[in-house]
Amino acid sequence: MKHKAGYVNILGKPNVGKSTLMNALIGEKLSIITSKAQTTRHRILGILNGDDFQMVISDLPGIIKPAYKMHQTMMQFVKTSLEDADVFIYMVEIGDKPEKQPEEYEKIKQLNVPVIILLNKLDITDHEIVEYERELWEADFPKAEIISFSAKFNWNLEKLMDFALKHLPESPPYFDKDAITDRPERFFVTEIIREKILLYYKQEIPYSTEVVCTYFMEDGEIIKIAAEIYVERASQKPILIGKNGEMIKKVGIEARKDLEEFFQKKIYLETFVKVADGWRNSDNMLRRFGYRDY
Ligand SMILES: Nc1nc2c(ncn2[C@@H]2O[C@H](COP(=O)(O)OP(=O)(O)OP(=O)(O)O)[C@@H](O)[C@H]2O)c(=O)[nH]1
Ligand SMILES: [Mg+2]
Repeated sequence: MKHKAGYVNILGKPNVGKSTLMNALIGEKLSIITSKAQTTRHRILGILNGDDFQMVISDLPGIIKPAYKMHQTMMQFVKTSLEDADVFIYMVEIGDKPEKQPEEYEKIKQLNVPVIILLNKLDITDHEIVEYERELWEADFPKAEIISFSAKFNWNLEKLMDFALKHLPESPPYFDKDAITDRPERFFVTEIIREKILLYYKQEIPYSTEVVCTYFMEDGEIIKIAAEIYVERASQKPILIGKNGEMIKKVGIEARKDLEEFFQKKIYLETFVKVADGWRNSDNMLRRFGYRDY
């Protein structure tokens, strides 16, 4: 039996459902999901293993015009993903239009790599609209496979898998066959805490926040975790903490529940709120927060 392996990269604008798709494909909550744009800030690999294949799926930040150095780094992850894909999944929402796509969409059209256009959120529209929009995408990108989809309900997931598998090249595996991601445990700690911050705070707070896991120690049935939560300005610190510490307590309680679910162990979590002045535009801080390794 010949072994197939390759990279399937999920690209698209923010909030179209890329992370929801990644989790559906892997069957685990690897990526955090919220209704806010720019939830995903990194390239996160999810690895799907079969006896004779390994599909390395990349969840990526949504394509945006950079306003901060942090965004430039996020778009660098997108740029790299244009170069190493064996299959592209370009995800759009029902209601979006081919002429309203970023330049990366035009680049994908020029490449000689199989592309699936995934018309997502099929569940919130009706049949005629889907058919009409499918024709628009077909006319704009005739070489692509157009699949109408719902990442929320796994509609047409098998169709997507079949297409991606068919186009994986013959290759030995890139990662251990029992790995499901390239990311260490500490990364998921920071993402789970960040998800709660995205959910519970308004306006700039979630976007100004970064989380660092400073301690992670398994101790029998318990995992002891410490995390630092950084805001960009001193004035944001009291907002994050909330009156009598209520907001940060809520973040801790809800994050702990998800961490227990994720690691299947009891979690002891401590959080510390700190300030990293203007970190989104600081090369040093971006390096420290794992956005850059140069
Ligand atoms: N109705 C519906 N909602 C969906 C579907 N897929 C994703 N969503 C919702 O769309 C929102 C964004 O989902 P994400 O998976 O975080 O989107 P993303 O493309 O990863 O977003 P960024 O990381 O910000 O670029 C969330 O509220 C999801 O629940 C779908 O098939 N149907
Ligand atoms: Mg995402």
